Amino acid sequence: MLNYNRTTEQWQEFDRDHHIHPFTDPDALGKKGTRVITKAEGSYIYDSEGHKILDGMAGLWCVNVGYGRKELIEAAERQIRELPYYNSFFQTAHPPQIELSRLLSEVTPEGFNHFFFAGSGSEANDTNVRLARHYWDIKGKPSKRTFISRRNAYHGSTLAATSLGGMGYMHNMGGDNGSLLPGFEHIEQPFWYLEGKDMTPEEFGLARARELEDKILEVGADNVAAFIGEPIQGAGGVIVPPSTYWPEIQRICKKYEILLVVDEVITGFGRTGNWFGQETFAIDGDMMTMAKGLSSGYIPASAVGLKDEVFEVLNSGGDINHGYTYSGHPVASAVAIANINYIKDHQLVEKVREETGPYLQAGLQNLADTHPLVGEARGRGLMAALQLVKDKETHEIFTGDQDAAGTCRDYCFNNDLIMRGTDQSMIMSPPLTITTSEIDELLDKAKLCLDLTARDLGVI
Ligand code: PXG
Repeated sequence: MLNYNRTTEQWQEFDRDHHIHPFTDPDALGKKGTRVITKAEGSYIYDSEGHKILDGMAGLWCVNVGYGRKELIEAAERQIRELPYYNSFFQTAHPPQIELSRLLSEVTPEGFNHFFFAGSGSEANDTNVRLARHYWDIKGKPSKRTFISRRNAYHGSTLAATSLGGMGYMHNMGGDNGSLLPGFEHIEQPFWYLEGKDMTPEEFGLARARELEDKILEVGADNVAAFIGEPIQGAGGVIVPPSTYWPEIQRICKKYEILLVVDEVITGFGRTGNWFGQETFAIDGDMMTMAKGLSSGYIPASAVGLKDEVFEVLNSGGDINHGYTYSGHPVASAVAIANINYIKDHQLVEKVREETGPYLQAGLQNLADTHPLVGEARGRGLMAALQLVKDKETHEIFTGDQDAAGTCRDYCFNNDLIMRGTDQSMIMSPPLTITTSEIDELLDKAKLCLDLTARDLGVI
């Protein structure tokens, strides 16, 4: 039995001595000591020192239904007793994964009726790469293998997902481009505020989308399998593309017969005020990635959804030589079903669209209008970012020792608010169950931490 009764110092010592953290400098963290999170309820997490912390990130963009929901807990408990594991490799299936597939065909955009399961967003994106190449091979176009993505995109951390992603520091782990596989190309991102302000947002959206056309012509349409994108880039800094961007991407993909893969790992399951980001931006994807909000992070689960036409081709192509031990895991599937039903029963998607989403975005816009550090507030539904700037006129950001977002993140941490600092943006994605009074608390704490940051930077 796990001993929950250790002191914070003991946890920190064992953590330092035995545990390697993702995306972390182990030596630096070991010296500082990790914060130990022991329990959670609703929109709050608690640490081993008894602090109650408002979780403005819903874990890591995933706890859509909030913490402690008995419906999900009971679904897991019941399923682990009934059938804790069985595989679906050898002509067998079990009720949870069959039922989850059916349920997903109801909540995903029209035409998505077939689902392949995995354990994480990264595995699902690897699946996309393998299935898209298989699709073109079956169609007699085996040279169509290259994936095109965007700089500063995040699609996961396996080798294929790292390569799909556009994070230079990830590509360069293991030497110069040491983690970048061949067959992956990148174009620039549609980040108007920092990269496009000499054009209107609409002009800039078109210009950035047209880089896809240039890249396709450079690589050769006969060599390109797919374009992949997050409707809103999440980890990259909640980058909301201008209104012209997605329609143009869509046009180009159709013109050159390129599959459009929509990575909905963050934007799925209500986050932007619709079930999926494809509805928010009128994107007509051919394949889609789901994870995080699929199970609200209670248990690892992910899925790839295929449009009917893509499935029909795969259906005619013989064996699909791909799969994971935990594809459609029964306990994960049972939790995902309970999670989707919770979202439906509590009308969380409508709540985000009509109430809490607009409320949060208006509060953040007010900070952008009034606070000297905030150049822009951007987002949709319950995902948002505050762009921290040195100069609101020129959009100049802080550099070097003046790390506004890092400073603000640390103040948030010490004032019991989880808000992420990414580049020079503060980003948030609270549980979809957050109330307006909890949003008030989030906004008040954010303002306090921005004030403290501005004071440290000598701005006020
Ligand atoms: N696609 C997107 C759009 C994601 O945001 C993944 C795929 C990969 O999912 P897994 O389950 O393999 O982690 C993600 C994950 C951050 C951060 O810093 C974001 C993610 C993961 C880790 C850190 O915001 N998103």
